[in-house]
Amino acid sequence: MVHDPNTDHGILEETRQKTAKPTLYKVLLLNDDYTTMEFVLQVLETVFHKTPAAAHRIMMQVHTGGHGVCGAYSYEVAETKVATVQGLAKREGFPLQATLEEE
Ligand code: TYC
Repeated sequence: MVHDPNTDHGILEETRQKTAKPTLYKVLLLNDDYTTMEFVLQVLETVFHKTPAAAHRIMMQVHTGGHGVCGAYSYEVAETKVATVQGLAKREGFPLQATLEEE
């Protein structure tokens, strides 16, 4: 509380300590038996901006574990990436699926 010399009233001041965190959404890639490893690597490098080494690690995680995290984004960006993956997969005739999960 600080003194207000104009009104002679006290002013209550409060400073929030917390910065509001935006909710992030993970984009997951799911495994299937038909999408080629090469296509998954291409998606990870172009849509998710992964290095070839990181793309390979994530692709193998999906291939052996059933799913893998491509990144975490705002809802709007995550939704757009899911739609982009689905569009590219459809164009190539692959059943590759991507989904969202709240972090
Ligand atoms: N399982 C696929 C294959 O053996 C490769 C693959 C990896 C498919 C990751 C989808 O999200 C995926 N060709």
